[in-house]
Amino acid sequence: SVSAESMQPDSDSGSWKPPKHSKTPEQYERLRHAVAGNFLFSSLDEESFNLVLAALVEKTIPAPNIKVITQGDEGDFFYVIESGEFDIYINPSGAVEAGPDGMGNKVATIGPGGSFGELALMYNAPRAATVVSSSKGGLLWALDRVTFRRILMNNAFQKREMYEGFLGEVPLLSSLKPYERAKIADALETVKYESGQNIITEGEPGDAFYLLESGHAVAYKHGVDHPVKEYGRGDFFGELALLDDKPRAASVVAKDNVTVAKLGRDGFKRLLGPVESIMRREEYENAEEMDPLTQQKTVT
Ligand code: 1OR
Repeated sequence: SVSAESMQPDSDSGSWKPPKHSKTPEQYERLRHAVAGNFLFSSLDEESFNLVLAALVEKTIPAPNIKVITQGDEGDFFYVIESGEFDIYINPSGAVEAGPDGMGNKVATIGPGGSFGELALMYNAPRAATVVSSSKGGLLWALDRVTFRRILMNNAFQKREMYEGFLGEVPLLSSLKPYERAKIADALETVKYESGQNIITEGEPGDAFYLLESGHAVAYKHGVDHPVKEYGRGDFFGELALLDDKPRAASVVAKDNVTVAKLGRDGFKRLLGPVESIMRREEYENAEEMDPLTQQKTVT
């Protein structure tokens, strides 16, 4: 495990200024597009966002099979992908002989809008994986270690810390790797509701998925006389409209003071793919439990 000190952003800000690498308007446009869907950038205020954009440097990867990051190395840059696919390999034993080139097994592939190389910079740790260009190479934007730690990391770091415990307790996410839960944390937003407020309204279009962090909520169909389900800590709701592109099938109302972790449609699609079958199975099981006469499921 990592010492608290190594996880703090570098202190003594003193006279440090982030590097400014001049860019053409055309480069800025591509860059804005590349980071638009990246959750690490979404919580930056405007000033920080502009500093980070100015500090990024374009890096062309001209061919497949180029190693951008080597497992075990010291961390120097964080990368955002503008174009191309990049494969992640992990050699669990650290044994040099594992797999072709000793890179170990492919564990993931990351594409445009995605990013990699944050772990070593966040935790002052050796690179956790090897990253290699696949298909035809691609285009990356690189951010130096100091700017990453002083500007981009603060928020992401706090969110990963804050949600680590809670996401580890959510049954739906228990099959995911800790790193996959960390990526979900990057994309979450905490929202609070008071007793009686609608979190979701039946019939409306759906744009978010929710994990219940604290308090209780009740799902109703066709009005408050028809409760169909109750939720507590660690439960999820709001998945149906996103899975099937349908209007909200029920209202979900806060029963007391409720805190939810909200995940937008984009994050839901990108990050919860591995648990989609589990969500669909629950949907099916809920349908099975419904009372055939009233078409309702009684609150348990
Ligand atoms: P880094 O600075 O350690 C390698 O350099 C990067 O690969 C790492 O940051 C992450 O940005 C990225 N486990 C660890 N690192 C990963 C993983 C990963 N995926 C991408 N990276 N796992 C894959 C999860 C689907 C966990 C495998 C057990």
